[in-house]
Amino acid sequence: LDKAQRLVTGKMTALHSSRSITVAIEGNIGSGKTTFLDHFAKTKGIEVIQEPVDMWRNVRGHNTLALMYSDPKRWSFAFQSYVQLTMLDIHTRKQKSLIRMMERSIYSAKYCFVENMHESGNMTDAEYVVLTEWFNWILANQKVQIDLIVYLKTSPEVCQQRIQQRCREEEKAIPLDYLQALHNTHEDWLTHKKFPTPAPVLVLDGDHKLSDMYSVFEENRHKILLGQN
Ligand code: DCP
Repeated sequence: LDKAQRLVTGKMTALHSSRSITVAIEGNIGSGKTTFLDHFAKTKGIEVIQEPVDMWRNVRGHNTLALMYSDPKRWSFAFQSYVQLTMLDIHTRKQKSLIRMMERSIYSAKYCFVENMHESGNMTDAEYVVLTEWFNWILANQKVQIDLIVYLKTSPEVCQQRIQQRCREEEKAIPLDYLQALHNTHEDWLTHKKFPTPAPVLVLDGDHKLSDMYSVFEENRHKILLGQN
């Protein structure tokens, strides 16, 4: 039996294999990515890397996430520039386990958030092309490989309820319009393929209540751990 398959069926604890895979979990703000990652983090042999929100909140004492929300026109570029760096750092870290799961990727930062900030007028053309040049250079020169994208497709209304429940200080004033715009950029990229998808996409319905989400994850465990959509 292939090592990855033994891991899926729970019969394996050793972490050495010739082929390791990276799964990126994507979806709107509040779509349930953290719940997904916390669930799979319980499986031996899966290494989970949460998104570095805490780093964005404290760049040598500066909360760039809060700055971005308080004055997007002024701070979107600085914020996304730092997001891109932290995502590159994660993508290029040495993988320690057979399966790596990461929250978001350098791709959604660019194709969903940066695109939206540019389109909505919060990022100037010059700022946008500078970030795009960096992004293109990174893709051409660094290994930012993903084997599977799990797309948690959750309606903006459900995302808004969850954001309100969790009460992250910086996100208090996020309007439904913003979640709708981000939903559209995720759809444009992952469903309509407006931009290249670096891996096959597995779409999961994220609208179920929390207790039912675990069944959705389990029903798809096999595919996810084998990196298939
Ligand atoms: N963010 C951003 N630009 C990015 C990535 C994230 O502006 N390139 C912002 C949006 C959120 C915060 O960072 O305010 C965290 O967003 P995520 O959707 O990545 O993470 P969540 O914790 O909201 O995910 P979930 O609720 O699905 O677990």
